[in-house]
Amino acid sequence: ERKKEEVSAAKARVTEAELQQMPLFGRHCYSLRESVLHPQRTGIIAEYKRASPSKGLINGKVKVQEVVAGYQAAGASAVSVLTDHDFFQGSLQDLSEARKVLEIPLLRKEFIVDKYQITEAKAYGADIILLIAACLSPQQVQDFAAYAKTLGLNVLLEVHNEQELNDNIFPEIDAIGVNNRNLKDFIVSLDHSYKLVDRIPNTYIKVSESGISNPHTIKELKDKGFQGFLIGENFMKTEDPAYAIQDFVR
Ligand code: IGP
Repeated sequence: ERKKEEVSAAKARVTEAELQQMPLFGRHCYSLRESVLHPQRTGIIAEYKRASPSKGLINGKVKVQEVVAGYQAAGASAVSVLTDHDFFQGSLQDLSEARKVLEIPLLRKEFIVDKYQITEAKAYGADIILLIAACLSPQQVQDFAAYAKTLGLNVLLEVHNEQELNDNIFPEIDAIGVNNRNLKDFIVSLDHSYKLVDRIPNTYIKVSESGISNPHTIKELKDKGFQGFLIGENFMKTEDPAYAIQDFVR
């Protein structure tokens, strides 16, 4: 509901037609699939996250461009940037700043509840949008994914249980992420990933999201069939996130 009000306010400031005139709107997106499967990259989708509802402030010091450039240099397959302000202290400006220094896919990490936010994602330089099954009806997931495809964006669907997975299998989706964190109580368990991985059709890139805090976990997730690993806090809680990621790539 808060998000819907925020989107109405944004729409009043900038029309969709104006977003479509912005310089980044017409760019060609990098492929998430290609970058995740790229032999010289790690499958890690490294996140820039200043704060979160569960942890409060994580890191208020490090600058977005320095962090994401370091993630890229370390072999990240993609970068995720939070654009939600109230819960995560992110912004669309962070997203476009990140774009300037990246040649790998960039995810707009946001609670998408309106098509307008997808147009915005493209206009500010994203290659990937996130659709969270817990926040949307299957019809919305399909409509939003189809619209994203018309803009050339990659679509990452986020699920937390088998029901959400079964209800939202659409051909417009590129990747399916299992969130190990329950968005209601913030409890993290990798069991969610292990339980769901074999239920995800092999036509989708499989991503495990949240609570990954050591390199050994990545190896285990890989053995079980995951190709992508979304990691934020574990890097961001350090003084130098771009240095912290290096432990995960060796
Ligand atoms: C990263 P972590 O535990 O490594 O910081 O998690 C990412 O998975 C998490 O930020 C996330 C998220 C979300 C945030 C996953 N899905 C949806 C906001 C909205």
